[in-house]
Formats: sequence, C-alpha cells, structure tokens
Amino acid sequence: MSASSVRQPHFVPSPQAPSVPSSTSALAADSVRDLVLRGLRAQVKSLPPSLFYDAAGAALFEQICELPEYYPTRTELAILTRCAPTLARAAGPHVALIEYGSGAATKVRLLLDQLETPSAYVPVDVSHEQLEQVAAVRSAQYPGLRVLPVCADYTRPLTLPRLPDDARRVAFFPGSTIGNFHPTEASAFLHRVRHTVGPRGGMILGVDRRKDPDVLHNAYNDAAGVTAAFNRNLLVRMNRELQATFDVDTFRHVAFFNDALSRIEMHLESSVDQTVHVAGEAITFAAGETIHTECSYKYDEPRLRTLVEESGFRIEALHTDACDWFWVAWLTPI
Ligand code: AVI
Repeated sequence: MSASSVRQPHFVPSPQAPSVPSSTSALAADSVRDLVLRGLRAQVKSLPPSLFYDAAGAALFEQICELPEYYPTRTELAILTRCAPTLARAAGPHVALIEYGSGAATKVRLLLDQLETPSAYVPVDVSHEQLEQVAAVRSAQYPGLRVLPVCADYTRPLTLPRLPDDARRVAFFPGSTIGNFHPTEASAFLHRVRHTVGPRGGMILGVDRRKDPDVLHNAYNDAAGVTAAFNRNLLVRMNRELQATFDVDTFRHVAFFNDALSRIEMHLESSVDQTVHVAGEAITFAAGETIHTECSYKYDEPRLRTLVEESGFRIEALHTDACDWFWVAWLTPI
C-alpha cells in the first residue's frame, strides 16, 4: 500500500482539555485561557499538565527522555525490544493496533515489525501535523497495512473509523502516561479503552513502577535542569499566549515523591509575595505558595491489579526489566 492510501485524519472534537499529556499546541487560545484561569483562581493553585506540551515543551520533553536520570523511556524501550515477539504472539494475527497519544510513534515500530499480518494501524493524537507525517511514513514502511489516523484528544470518548471486521483491536499506550492520570481518571480512561477494543481485544500498557525514592527524585530533578526548564516553560507559555507577567526567575521548580499517594508531584513555587497578571486578571502568590503542575503516579502490583480489574481488563502478563523499574503489561478483557 502506498502513502497515497493513508486516510485523511478522522476528527473528533475535544471541548475540554485533558489533564494528562497530549499536545495542547492545537488548543484554541480561549480554552487555554479558561483552563489557566480556572487553575490559578482555585485556593490550591494547579495547572493541567497537558499545557506543558507547546512546541518548546514538547522539545524539552524529548530532551528529558534522553537524560541519564530519566530511566522510563530507555527502560520501556528495552522491554519492548525484548518482548515484542512475545507480545505479538499473544496478540495474534490481523491486529488493528490503536495507539493512544501516538506523537512521533517510534515505539510502535517494534510491535508492527513483529505482528503477524497486522490489518490496521490507528494513531490517535491531537496534533494534526504530526499525525499526517506519522501516517505517511508508517504507510510507506508497511505496505498492505491500513493506516487510519484519528485527530482527537484521547482522554475524551473516541469514535474510531471503521476497522476490518476480522481485526482484533489492540490498544497501545506506552510511555507510562497512565501515571499522569489521577487514579479515578485512569480507571475511566481504561474503561473507555476496554469498550473500544471490545470483548476480543487487548491492550499493551506502559507503567512506571514504585521504586527507591532517590531514583524517582533524581529522575524529576536532573542535574542539567532540563525538567526545571520544562516545568518553568509553563510560565513562559502563559507570558506569551495570555499576556501574563510572570517573572520566571521568581518561581522555583519543585519535584518530590509523595509516598502516601505513591506519586511524584511537580510544582512551581513562588519565592516572594507577588501579584501576577494573567489575561488581564490579577493573581496573588504568597512566598512559598506553589502551582501544582503534574502528578506522576508510580504503581505497585496490587494497585495496578485493582486499577486494571476495575476497568474491565485482566493482567495476562507483566514484562519488566532487570531493575524491576517499569512494566509493559499485556491486558485482555475480563
Ligand atoms: C509524560 N509523562 C509520562 C512524564 C512523566 O514522567 O510523568 C512527564 C514528565 N514530567 C517530568 N518529566 C517527565
């Protein structure tokens, strides 16, 4: 099949922004303003992590993935490289692979290379440009594979294009992005995926495991300061897009492991009492007050099992690495 057989992205409207990563560079200016003001007017200030991913934020995230301290990306890649043949055998022939938040869609190649006669690849992402590029490249690389891009916010209910009747629908959600959902949102998301893949379907899910807090701390407080720049880029973005008056140097990157909730929390802490204007509205900060910008939940096996099972899936296999830091889970419907 040639690149010309790539379908035009199928659009699904997304009225509300997600609270997990997926590029918001495509979000309308008024939705960014509404999201920001809602978060900053609250008594405990917060911003949705989806706002990290403007063009500069996406580039900083790519740098994070290469950092020596940030183990998730390379660890998951190593597991996928080793286990792709096993995952492909479990998934079987004629799979329609649905990748949520496909982005540059590099990891999926490891699976597509191993699957027996995959019938379709459905990358889902909010970035129209990236989707078109990915679709054209993958279509050229895998002749015979139907590439059906869907331009949508995957945290909202999705309508998929028509898939071949005999295809087994398998969802692919790598990167441990599930950890950026609050547990109730994670459960609702997995529940929707379960509905989408149907009773014969499956899911391949990347999950970051609970581990030594020092390892976690270092991964989100890298020596080169890239994660700090990624966090502070939110302020730069608000200054540019919402005519905000943040003095970026007066906000400190703070990231720590919250043991009771089993999550890394990222914050931006004001070092002084100050008033900042955002889209014409005055927002006051006391010295030491923070904006909570991200949660990254780290799962142990009982918590993962509970999450998966309450969403209508069962864990068929947990593939891990030599340090037991990460899982690539193979899930099937209960
Ligand atoms: C995208 N997500 C899985 C990353 C994480 O580790 O939670 C985002 C990130 N935040 C800081 N560093 C990386």
